[in-house]
This record gives sequence, C-alpha cells and structure tokens, in this order.
Amino acid sequence: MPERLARLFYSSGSPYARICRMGVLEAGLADQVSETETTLRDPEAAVLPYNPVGRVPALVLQDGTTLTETSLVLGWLDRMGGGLRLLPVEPPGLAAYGRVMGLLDGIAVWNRELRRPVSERSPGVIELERTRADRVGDALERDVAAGGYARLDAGWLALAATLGYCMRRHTAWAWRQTRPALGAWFAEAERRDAFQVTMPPSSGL
Ligand SMILES: N[C@@H](CCC(=O)N[C@@H](CS)C(=O)NCC(=O)O)C(=O)O
Repeated sequence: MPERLARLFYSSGSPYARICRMGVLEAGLADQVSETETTLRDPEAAVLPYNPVGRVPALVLQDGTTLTETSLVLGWLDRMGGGLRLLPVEPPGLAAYGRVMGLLDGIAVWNRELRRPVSERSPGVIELERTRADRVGDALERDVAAGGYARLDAGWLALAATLGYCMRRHTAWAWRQTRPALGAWFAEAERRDAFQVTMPPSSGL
C-alpha cells in the first residue's frame, strides 16, 4: 500500500468530520487519506499534538500542516484530484452548502445544551435553536421538493450528515414528521455506502 498523502482525524459522533469522511469515500480518495479516531475535550486526545483547537475534522498533510474546518478540508480534498468536485464554485451550490452548515451549527449548539445537567440548560437557547432548525428545515423541504441537493457535493454531504446526526444523536428535533420531500431525499441518501460505513453511534439524545 502506498504511503497516504494525508491523515484525517475524526470522532465517530461528529457530523462535521462525517462530511469529510464521506467526501473522501465518494471522491475515491480512500487510498490517499487515512483515518485516525480521536477523543474530544480530553487532554490526552490524539488530535491535540496536531491541532491545538482540539476539534475535528483535522487533516494532517505530509509536511505536518494541519487543516481544520470542514470547508477547508473539503477544498483540500478537491485539490487532491479525486473523481468528484466537492466544494461548489457557483453561488447556488455555495448557498445550498452554507444553508445546511448554518443548520448544523445551530443543532450543535442545541445538542450541547442537552448534554448539560438539566438544571444547567438554557431554555432560551434551546427554544431559539429549535425555532432556527424548524425555519431552515422548512426552507430545505422547499429546496428539495424543487430539485435541490440532487448533486453529490458539499451541500449533499452536509445535508446527509446533518439529518443523519438528527436520526442518531439529536432525536430531539423531529424533522421528518412534517417534511416528506426531505424524508424521501434522506431515504435515498442513506442507501449510499459512504453513508452506511460512517454511521455514528446513537447518543440517546
Ligand atoms: N466549524 C467547525 C466545527 C467543528 C466542530 O465543532 N467539531 C466538533 C465535533 S462535532 C468538535 O471537534 N468538538 C470538540 C470541541 O469542541 O472541543 C467545522 O466546520 O469543522
């Protein structure tokens, strides 16, 4: 096996890292990018010597340079010349990707609240994020019904990872009940091998 060109740090529950992991697989770059699992928020985390921020995804290049942030990692994967261009170039594709990343950021905040002891949770933050998620979810329902998110790119990967996160690690958001187009889109997305092999463990939340 040839030496891999980059090493991707991930945690199995992270939807951000999952976007990149699915991107590696879908772009046919698995023989060039190795994966290393790390713990998070842990002084012993394997990623910390490479990334003092301590977050995933983190892509360590051969010269030791570490790229963090999902979009930057996807941009680098594109430069590695896989069989698929992941980051859109045109405004509609960029807008679609950004919309889902905004949703995911809000859900991450909401989920963090739910991981606190009940007495430390902020009902105001939870309500704000629930409202945001519902609003973006309704927009995505319209987008998908109109043929959006059909191309396998960063927007597609982000939407699959976000809805997948809500199925297994953030069931507090019942996104599917009132959004049939999004539900049908997700049922197709789930069938892909890249989705199946990156499935996160259930969190019980
Ligand atoms: N803006 C970052 C967010 C990445 C992120 O929040 N990753 C989480 C896992 S889902 C993480 O590593 N958290 C560990 C921590 O906050 O210390 C991106 O787009 O990659």
